[in-house]
Amino acid sequence: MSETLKYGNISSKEAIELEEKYGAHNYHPLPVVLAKGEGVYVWDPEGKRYYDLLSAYSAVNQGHCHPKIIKALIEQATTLNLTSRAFFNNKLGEYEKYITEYFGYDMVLPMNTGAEGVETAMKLARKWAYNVKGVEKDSAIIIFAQNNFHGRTLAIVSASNDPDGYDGYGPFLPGIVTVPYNDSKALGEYLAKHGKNVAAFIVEPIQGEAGVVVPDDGYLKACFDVCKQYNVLFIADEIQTGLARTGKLLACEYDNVRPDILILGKALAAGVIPVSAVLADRDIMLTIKPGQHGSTYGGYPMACVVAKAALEVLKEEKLAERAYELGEFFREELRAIDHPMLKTVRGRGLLNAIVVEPKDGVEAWDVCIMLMEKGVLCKPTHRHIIRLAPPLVITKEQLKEVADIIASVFNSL
Ligand code: IF1
Repeated sequence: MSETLKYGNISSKEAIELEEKYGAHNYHPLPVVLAKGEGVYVWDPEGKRYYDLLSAYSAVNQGHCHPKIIKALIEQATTLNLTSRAFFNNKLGEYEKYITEYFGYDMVLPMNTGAEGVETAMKLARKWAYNVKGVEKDSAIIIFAQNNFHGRTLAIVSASNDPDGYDGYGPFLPGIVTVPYNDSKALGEYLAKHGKNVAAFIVEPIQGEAGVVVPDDGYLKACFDVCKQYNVLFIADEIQTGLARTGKLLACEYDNVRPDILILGKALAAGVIPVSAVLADRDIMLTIKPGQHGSTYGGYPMACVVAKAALEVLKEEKLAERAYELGEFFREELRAIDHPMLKTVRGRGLLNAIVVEPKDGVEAWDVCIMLMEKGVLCKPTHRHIIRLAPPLVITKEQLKEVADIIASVFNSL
C-alpha cells in the first residue's frame, strides 16, 4: 500500500489483515475501515469520507463525537471513573432522577449493553410473576414475537427463531414461547389458554434485524390491552427504535402505549460507551432486592454523565421532530426511484429500509458495495434488505445527496 495515511498509523489493508488473523470470525463486515467520525460522516485511514447510513445500528443518533457529549465524557474521565456499586457515587442518583422523569417511570435499573437490559427485564418479569402475580415456582412463561432480535445471550437466543442466532448453542432456557409478530390475536389466544402462568410479553415496536418491519397501527395497543386483561407485563425493547430514531422519543408513542417495562440502550450513550437502562414503576422494580442482580459497570459515573448529556441533546436539538420530518422527505425521495430492483421502501422517522429484488446474481450486499464506493455506508440484512439509518443530525440537503447517490447506484444496475 503506497497511499499516504491521513488518520491513524495503519492502512485499511493492514487493519483488515490484523482482524482476520487475530480476531474471532463472528462478523462479516463490509470491506471498509473507519478511522474517524464527526456528525454524519466517517473517514477511512486514507482519508476517504463516507456518509454513515447505519449509525452503529442506531447507537449514534446524536452523530459521531457530539461535542457536548464528548465534553461530559472527558470531564468525568479526568475526575472519577469506576467505583462499583459497593459504594454510592455522586453522579448516579442525579442521572436516575433525570432519566426517570424524562420517561415518566418511578425507577431505573442501569446496565451496560442492550442484551443485559433485556436479561434484566426478563429477570424482573419472572420476579414479579412469582412475588406479585403469584405464578407457581419455576413455571413463569415469557412470550416473544417471532423473528425477534433482542441480543446474543443464551437466555435471549432461546427466544430466537433465526438459526444463525441459536443453532449449536443449546440447551436453551425453558419458559419461553413465541407468537407471530403483528398478530395480537395470536397473543390473545395464547393468553386465553396459558395467561395464568405468563409473566410478560416482550416486543420490538419495529423489528430492526428482521428488516425494519413496521407493524400495523394499533398492534402494540392491542397487545398491551390483552396483556392487561391477563395481568401480564408489556415490555418494549426500544433499544433500537427508541430515543428519537423513529420520529418520536419512543416508537410506542405511535400507538399511545406506555410499556410496563421499557428497555433502552444504544443511543442512550450516543455510541460513546455501552449504556443500557430498564425503567419500571416501584411495584415491579422493587421485586429485585439488594444482591439479586447487578453489574460492575452498571451505573458508573461515566455512564451517568454521558447518558444524561445524550438525553439532553435529543431534546435540545429536537431530534425526534427532525427524524419525523426528514423521514417523510427521505422515503418520498427513495420512492421516486423507479427501478425494478427497488421493490419497497418502508420505515418510520429515520429508521428505514429498501427491499431489493435480486437480479442476475446482484443482491443487497452488492448494492451496499456500490454505495460504499460512492461514499455511502449501509449494511444489508437478510440478503434482500438494506437498512438506512443516518445519524439524526443529518440535514435535508445531506439526505437529498444520499438519496441521489442511492438513485444513481440503482440506475447503474
Ligand atoms: C450485533 C442486529 C440490529 C437490538 C434490539 C437488543 C439488542 C439489539 C432491538 C442487543 C442489538 C444490534 C446488535 C449488533 C447488530 C444489531 C442489530 F442486526 F443484529 F439485529 F441493530 F438490528 N434489542 N442490535 O437491535 O443490544 O447487546 O448488542 O447492545 O452486532 O450483534 P447489544
